[in-house]
Formats: sequence, structure tokens, C-alpha cells
Amino acid sequence: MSEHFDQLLRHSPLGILCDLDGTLVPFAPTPEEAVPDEAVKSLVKRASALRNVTFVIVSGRTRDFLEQHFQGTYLIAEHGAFRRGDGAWEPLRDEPVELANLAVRLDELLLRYPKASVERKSAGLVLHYRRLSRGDREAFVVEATALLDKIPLLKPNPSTLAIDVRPAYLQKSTAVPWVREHCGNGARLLAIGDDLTDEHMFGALEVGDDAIVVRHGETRRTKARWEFQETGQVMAFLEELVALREGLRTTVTALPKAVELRPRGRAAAQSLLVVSNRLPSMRSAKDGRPESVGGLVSALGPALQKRGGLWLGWNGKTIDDDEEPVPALEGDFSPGLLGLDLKERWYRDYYNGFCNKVLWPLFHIFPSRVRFAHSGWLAYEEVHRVFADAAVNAVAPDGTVWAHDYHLLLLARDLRARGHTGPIGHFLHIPFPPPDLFEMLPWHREILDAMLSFDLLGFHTPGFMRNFLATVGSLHPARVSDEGIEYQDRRTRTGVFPIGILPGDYKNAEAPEFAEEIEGLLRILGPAKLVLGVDRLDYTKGIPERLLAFGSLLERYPEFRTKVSLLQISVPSRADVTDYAEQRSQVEEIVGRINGQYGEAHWVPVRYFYRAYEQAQLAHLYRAASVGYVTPLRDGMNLVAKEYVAAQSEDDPGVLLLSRFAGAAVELREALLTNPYDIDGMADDLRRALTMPLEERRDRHAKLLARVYGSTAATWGEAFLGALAACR
Ligand code: ADQ
Repeated sequence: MSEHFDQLLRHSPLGILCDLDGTLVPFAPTPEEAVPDEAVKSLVKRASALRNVTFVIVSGRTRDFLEQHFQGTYLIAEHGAFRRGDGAWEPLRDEPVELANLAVRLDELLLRYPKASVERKSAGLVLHYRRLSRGDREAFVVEATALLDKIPLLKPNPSTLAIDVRPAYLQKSTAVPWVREHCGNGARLLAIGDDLTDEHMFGALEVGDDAIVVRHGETRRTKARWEFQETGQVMAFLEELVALREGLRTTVTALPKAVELRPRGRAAAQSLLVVSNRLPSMRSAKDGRPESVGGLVSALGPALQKRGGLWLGWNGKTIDDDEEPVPALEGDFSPGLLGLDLKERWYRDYYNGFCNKVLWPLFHIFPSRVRFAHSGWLAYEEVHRVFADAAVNAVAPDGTVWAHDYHLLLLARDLRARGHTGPIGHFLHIPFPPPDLFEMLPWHREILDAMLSFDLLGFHTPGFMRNFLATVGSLHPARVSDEGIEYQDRRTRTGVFPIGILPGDYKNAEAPEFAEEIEGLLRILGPAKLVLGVDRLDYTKGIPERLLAFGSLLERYPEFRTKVSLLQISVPSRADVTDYAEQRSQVEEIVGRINGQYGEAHWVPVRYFYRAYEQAQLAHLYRAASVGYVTPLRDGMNLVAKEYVAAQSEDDPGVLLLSRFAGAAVELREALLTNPYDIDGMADDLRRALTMPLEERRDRHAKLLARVYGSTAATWGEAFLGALAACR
């Protein structure tokens, strides 16, 4: 046995704080199925009887559950809300936690996600979503978090496929001083646990104490110094420990391994680093293909895969404001993903604040939706410094860095300040606004200065690039010429790189496991022609206008009633920003109005789904739709337009009805272009699409398909990286 553990395990008094689920008891699909077996119970009983050892189960479970399985053991229930030593249960605080006003809204949520379940406790609740399909999980978390955030007393924490909801003060860290007090003077503590709630317990330990994390294959950052992979190893270790203290053995061999520090060496060797606000969620390393909702992922995957680069971004988790984020490799993916936590303050002020309430609406020309806050700008700068620190540690000093989107406009400035000498490029996935709008930004000069630290700035369309050059020309002293933009001793080039898709994924998408649901949906829709809208639920996508135009079609051209149905699929997005929540209610209200006004016993004019679908399911729907109804008020590119084209049958293709304000309209000139601000005009265009003769449809589609194949996600990545290399 290592000297370290020899001393710790023989120490008296010794306190052992042990989590239950995922630590002693393996995970099961539902909490009811995860119960301690006889082996666990008997081990806990023996551990509780040891002299000079205080063995405590520290769990999120209820008092009743723990009591039912463990008698004569010290117990901590509901993450510290109740504790029981030798006497009766004591509450941590006397005040009750008010959950009543949540119940109805939770019931509504569970009706829509019947495979999710809620576990109610006296001091909070747990939403379990392990049994949802992968496609539904993200949407569920977005919706549930939005719902729970409205109750300031409660704090949701999406941990291992369950969302723990409880008052912010209820953390397992409260167990640590209680156990230390029970142990008496000179105690050393050993804490064992597997999830983020246990990290609070680890964080409250003192010098001389120790912690073991149970990984379950994950590689997230931990405060523990030691690790096991699974519950069986914890059991073996505790069995030996108990036998050692009982005098039945002289050594413990089933010891944990030391947690490896962040593999800096591997990251530092990278010659290409992609940086985006959000890391993608990925499938297993075996097929290595990205799986996520959002255009960026499908576009970047191929370029990175080819070069074996690393991708740095937010891992989707938040930490308390007093904690510091430490970059850590996420999972075992190719390309490697280097994840960063965001402090809650950054999530609020940087992500939802400056990014989503300032840059997003301003760049999409919705100035009335912009909400300036100076705290947002400060957070924007601060997060850039954090990303820059992580980036310089992850890439060779002369390596290539490719930053993405409006979340990272300052990155090159901060990388240069840290001595990075390699090429740094930026691609903007959304429009760039005209100068008079950009000037509304109180920090326009700082942002332009910082953008001119990039070697290459890429845009989707010539129009966005012209807006940028005009903005520099009117608001900045830099010199704009054919050679690029010169400022101080630097030159920045600009270029147009229209992003594409991987068309083969939509052409031949076959996934029998998902087909049944879509076929069922199409059966319900019946023989009516299908008009299809697919978007993130975002006010830039023009969903209310699209619905109103459909209503106008039914009103002014009654011959279409019962002959055509609109299916609108919206994936939940930024649901915790007010404008997005309002957009959702507005869309639901218009759908209800149209259906109430025109619906008949056997025909529902509009079907609306607020959820994500698998890519293969979308391809199936695209193919079934007579019209791809893609009508954003403004959009950087819009990949749905290209996906719709790729999925059509060449013999009998549908018609792409496309907003002239989508970046895609520049390339996809043979689509039927429409103006989404003109509702009746759009209804007329929809009518034209629905009645277009087969020959014209084929002719337009063939040309569109050639364009979609001519400029794909892969050629886009290569073109940008090639141009970036050529800058030097
Ligand atoms: P987005 O605004 O996210 O991207 P878009 O280009 O249309 O918009 O990409 C959306 C992606 O999400 C598509 O691949 C689509 O299939 C998928 N999706 C949408 N709804 C879905 C649903 N219900 N279920 C599953 N998948 C769904 C930003 C810019 C765009 C730009 C891209 C890429 O706003 O203008 O085209 O980046 O640069």
C-alpha cells in the first residue's frame, strides 16, 4: 500500500463521507431501480461499526429512502438538508422550501416528455431525463432550466442526466464540518463521490483530508486527487479498508489511481486550434462525426478531423462566481475538445447579455431589441481573457488559431498580447451590419481595433464584407485598400467564404430506428401538401411572419384549405432570454388562431413542434415537403435552405421558398425568393411554389443542387484555412 494511503486509512479518528448513487450503487434508468443490494448494506453496516471511524452516507436521496436501507448508520439526506447521527433527524435550516407553485408547470413539462420523471423531496426535487432520446435531452434541459430559473429560491444544476433543484445553500459541503465535529479532535476525512454535487464536498475538505472521484469514463475537472472508474472499485476498496480496520488484513491493495493533471503536453503540441463559444456535443470517437443542433458543428467537423486539431469552447456548464474555470479535455473525441466552464455571472452578462442581447440583435439589424449594459461589455472582455489564456496553453506559439463568431471578436488582440505569433483567423457566422448601426455600439472603436488584430476576417456574403469595410472606412483610422486593411504595423485581409453542408448526409440519410416516428407524423398530416419550416426558435427567423403569410394564403385563396398543411419545427433556443420566451408565446398564439379560424374536423392547417429532431428525421421530412419554407428576416447563411435542396428527389423535387434576406439567397438564386416583411406578397409566393409545374421545379432544383454540391462544409473549411495560411 502506498505510504500516503497507509497513513490515511490507519488514522484515528477517521471520517469517511461516501456518496450513494454512482458511488456505491450503480446507475439505473430510474431512481426506483437504483437500490443498494445486500452487499452494499452489509458493507455499510460493518463500516459503521468500526472503532474510531465515523462512516457517513452523504446522499441526495430522501430521509425515508436512506432510513429504509441503512439502520445504525450516520446519514445525510437531500444534499445536506437533513442529517442523522446517533439521535433523530435534524434539519440544516428550519425554513420549509416552497415548491407548490412549480407543480403545475412541471406537470405540463412532463406531459410533453413522458419519459422524463420527477422525484419530489422535502427540500427540492430532481428531474430525471436519462430515459429521453439523445435528441430530446438538450431541449428538455433548456425548457426545464427556463422554468426553474423563474423561482429564485431554487437553483437548478444539470448533473448526470438529472437536474437537481434545491435551494442554493443546500450543498454537500455542509456535511464536512458536521462530520469533522462528530469525529472529534485531530480527525482526517476521506470523501468519495462521483458527480458535481460531490465536488462541493471535496471543496470543503482541509489539508490532510483526501477525496476520491468515481469517473464513469468522464474526464471532467475535479477537486479530488484520486480516482476510480466505477462503483465496483469503490466497493472493493471499502471492503479492504473495513477489513484493515477490523484487523483482518494488513494492507489495502484496491487503491485508487492519482488523477492525471490536465494533459497540457498533448494540447500544447497542437498546430491548429478552433475556438468557438460553445463546444459541440459529439458522438463516440469511433465514428467521430459531430452530433449537434447548429450549423457550425457540421461545417467545422471535417476540417478539424482532417488536421487532427483541437477545439476549445464553453462546455455548457456553469460554476459559482467564486470558482475559477480550469480548461479540461472533454471525453475521448476526435477532434479533441478542450472545455471551459463559465462562471454564472459570465453566463448572464457575457453570453445572455452582451452576446445575445447586444451583438446578436444589432448585427441582425434589430436595434430596438438591443439592451446595453456596461457590465455586459466588461464580462465580454473578461471572458476573452479567459479564452485567450486557455488558447495559448493549448496551441503552439506559431500554430494556427481559427476563432468563430460574434462571441469572440476580441480574441486575436488578447492572443497577440500573450505572445502568439501564428496566424489567427475569424469567421463571422452572422451578418455584419452597416456602419450607422455598428456605430450604435458604445464600444465600436475597441471592437474594430481588436478585429484588426486578426490576419483574416471571413464573411458569408460580399454584402456583409462590404458593410465591414465601409464601417472601418467611416469609423476607424485604418487604411482600406485592395491589399487589405492596414493599421499600425499590421495588415488584416478579408474574404467571402459561404458556408455549406455535407449534402450526402441529407441525400441518402437512412436511419430506420428513427423512421417510424416521422412516418407516423406524415400519416397524421394526411394527403395534404406539406409546407415545412425548420429553425431554432429565434426572432431573426421570421416564424410569426411565415405563419401569418400562411394564414393569408388560406384567407385569400380558399381553394388551398384542406389541401395544404404547414409543419413548423422549432428547436428550443436561448429560452432564458425574454425576447425568445415572448417569441415562443407569440408563435403559439398565431398557430392557435389560424387553426381555430380555418381548421376542420379532418384537417389541422398548422402543426407546430417545439423540439429537436435527429438529422435523419429532418432529411425524411425535407423529402416529404412540397415547399421548403425558409423565410428569415435576416440570416448569416441559413443551412436549412441547403439541407432542403440536398434532400429532394431529383424526379419530383419540392420548391425552396427562400427569404431574400438570408445569406443563402446570394448563392441559391434559383430558389423562389421572397420578402418576409411583405406578408401578402409572401402568401402569393407560397401559392406560386405550391402550383409550380414539375418541369420548372426540376430545372430550378438541378441548378440549386449543383450549387449545394459545389460549395460544401468541407470546401468551406479548406478555403478558409488555405486563405489564412496564404496571409503569411
Ligand atoms: P443558426 O442560426 O443556428 O446558425 P442555420 O444555419 O439554419 O441557423 O442552422 C441551423 C441548424 O440547426 C441546421 O443544420 C438545422 O438542420 C438544425 N435544426 C434546426 N431546427 C432543428 C430541429 N428542430 N431539430 C434538429 N435540428 C434542427 C448560424 C447562423 C446561420 C449560419 C450558421 C452557419 O445564424 O445564418 O448559416 O450559423 O454559419
